[in-house]
Amino acid sequence: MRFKTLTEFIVEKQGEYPHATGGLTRLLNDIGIAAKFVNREVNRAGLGDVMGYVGEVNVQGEEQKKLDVYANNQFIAALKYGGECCAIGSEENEEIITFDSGVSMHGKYVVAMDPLDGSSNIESNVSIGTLFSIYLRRTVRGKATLEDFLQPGRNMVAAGYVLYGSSTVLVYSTGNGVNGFTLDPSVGLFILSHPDMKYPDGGNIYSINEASYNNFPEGVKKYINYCQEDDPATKRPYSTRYIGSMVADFHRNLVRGGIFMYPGTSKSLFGKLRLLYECNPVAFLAEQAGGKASDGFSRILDIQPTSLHQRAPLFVGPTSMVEKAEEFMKEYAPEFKPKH
Ligand code: AMP
Ligand code: P6P
Repeated sequence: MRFKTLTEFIVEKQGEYPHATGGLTRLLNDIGIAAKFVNREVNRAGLGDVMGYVGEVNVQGEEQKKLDVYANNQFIAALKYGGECCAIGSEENEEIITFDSGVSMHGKYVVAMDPLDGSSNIESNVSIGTLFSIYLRRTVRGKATLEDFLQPGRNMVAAGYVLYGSSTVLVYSTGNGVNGFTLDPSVGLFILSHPDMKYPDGGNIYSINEASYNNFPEGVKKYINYCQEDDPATKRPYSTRYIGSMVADFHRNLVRGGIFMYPGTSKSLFGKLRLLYECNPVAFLAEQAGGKASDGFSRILDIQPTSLHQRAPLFVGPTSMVEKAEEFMKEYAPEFKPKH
């Protein structure tokens, strides 16, 4: 059977929207093109001068590695010249990036993204990823504003990630299921490899950085203990898997069935992950794959953002696993219910 490319798939889906102008199609393809350029540099990361630090720090106060900066620039350029996106909110930039001239200024979409998440793993050759979420702008025309980004995740038009791993996979959803495409580097095409991705029923993997155990809410401690109990009827004890690169952890758990948690702690009530371009995209995909994503108490996609880089606790995975974790949070750690 002949394969289906990402471009063919995107165009085919546009056909389901008679009034579509082709804007989202072009935007999604622009992201796919930028991903190929980033993939090329990620795969050379051990060579040439892309290793090491660019000598600056990003808005998170993290050392900016050359690949972070390169990836950010690639996606900005692709979206700026693509004409469909009028502004970007990036993990690498404190303020939104607005396109103040040309056709992009009036693009009807905005994109929130983490151009290279997990980049602290570059030196150890661990998989890293790009995360993106696409919204219709709220302002009508002209220069975009922060208001265009401060939308609850449920407004998302599309979300996805690129995982630069043993192979490079682009996974995305526009609200009608999740599909994954693997890059064939010999021809430079993303090929449909994971059609209609769904969480397996239940799951037996839990992912969390247990080094923070002593600072976890009591509800998280109870849930971890639950995962470790011996009960073959519910596939426990589960396996623990944690890479420390969210896109890699999330993708593995989506394929094999598992929960990923980055909860708030006594030291950081809202945890570490950023709502707009880390929690929201994976929450959108998880729900589209039949799963659930919450802050331990409420749906991630219902959180009304108040700032571009705000954090949120994240529990994401098969519905049954997330709801079990929520049970423990509500019973043993109600004081951790975030006030977003
Ligand atoms: P457009 O005018 O082409 O930007 O599309 C208008 C709306 O139609 C988008 O915001 C989507 O909700 C839907 N749509 C258009 N093209 C696609 C596509 N290729 N895949 C999925 N949804 C699409
Ligand atoms: P920790 C990478 O820096 C990241 O933002 C996510 O990709 C990852 O899940 C998390 O941080 C890892 O954080 O505190 O466990 O090292």
